[in-house]
Amino acid sequence: MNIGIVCYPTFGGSGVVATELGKALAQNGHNVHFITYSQPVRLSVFSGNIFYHEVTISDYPLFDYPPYELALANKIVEVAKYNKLDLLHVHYAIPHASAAYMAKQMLAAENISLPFITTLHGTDITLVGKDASFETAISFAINESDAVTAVSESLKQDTYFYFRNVAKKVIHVIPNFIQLDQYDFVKAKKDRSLYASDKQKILVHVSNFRKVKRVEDVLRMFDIVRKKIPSRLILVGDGPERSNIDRLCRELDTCAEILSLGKIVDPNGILAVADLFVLPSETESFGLAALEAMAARVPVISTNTGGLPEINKQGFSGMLSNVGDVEDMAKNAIHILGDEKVLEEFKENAHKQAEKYDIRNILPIYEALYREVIAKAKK
Ligand code: GMT
Repeated sequence: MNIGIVCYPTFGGSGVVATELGKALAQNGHNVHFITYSQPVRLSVFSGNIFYHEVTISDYPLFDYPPYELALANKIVEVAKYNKLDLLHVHYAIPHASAAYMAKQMLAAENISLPFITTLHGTDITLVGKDASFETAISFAINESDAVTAVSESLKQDTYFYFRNVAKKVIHVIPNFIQLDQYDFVKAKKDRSLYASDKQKILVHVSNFRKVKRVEDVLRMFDIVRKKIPSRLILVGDGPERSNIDRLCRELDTCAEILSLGKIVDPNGILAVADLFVLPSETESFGLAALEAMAARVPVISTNTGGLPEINKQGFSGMLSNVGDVEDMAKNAIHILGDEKVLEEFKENAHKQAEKYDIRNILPIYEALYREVIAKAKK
């Protein structure tokens, strides 16, 4: 198949999922065309059947708000026409689904068919999308998509809840995935001493440091844990909450025990040395970072919100608490880290849980949906 993929190229999970999916599709022999405004961060390896098409917007003084959606639709049309795309897969509804719809109409005017699939990822529904200023347009684009997928059952239900006008649209749940064989860490384990002594446990948090991630809760729970268990906290990522975090670590007097590593393209090397992953999000449609941790045999302390309970199994791959309950998170962390046997069991179970989400199990589901959508469009 000739497949176009539209996504955000940044560090966000939706861009990571889109990129990894494209790479896996290419490995399976499909031609994959990424269409976005800069090269996706995880797209470092190119092969003969992976292509990248950059969307550029001309800078004009009148444009306080450059019309990205229009430029994207234009680029989709160009790529679809000259590469004979069979299908377009857009990740994150805003504004990709509307741009896809616009491109589809432009192509239809030239008798070219381009069915498109929209994958809903999270805040496009739970935070941004439900905003009144987007709702009508997003509902329309979802309804006009040839197929819609959501990354968890929870996100599917949220979509029906927030967007009453899409009640009749079928939403397929296709969970996010990892490539399990990329988490073989024998070599990386050697680097543990760079971050902590043998006596210390390593807690890790990876996010884009937005408010929704509640990174302050990571610091507050760590402050309780470190008083019981010698440990260090590694923070990976950066974003708007960063200065609040720096202030809080000074206030709690924990800065010496915290390593802030900033944005790292591939955090696997850090996960390799971690004992526990912390994800105390306010809302999380899936929690790809938690799945990546589990794949690396790292148990997860998370909140019980959104899609997290679907991925992180209570008492098996990790433990879950109510949003903001840092005492409970700390208690759970101490339970897991305080006993080597318990820790080892959680580590093994985390890996077992991640196996279910291996790309080998998820890719065929996407391919089947692609085939179904293309066949329908040809009728
Ligand atoms: O909504 C965001 O935080 C951005 C978005 C993204 O682009 O990374 O994240 C969402 O999609 C990820 C990939 O499907 C999910 O793993 C995240 O849980 C989800 N974020 C939220 O729901 C907050």
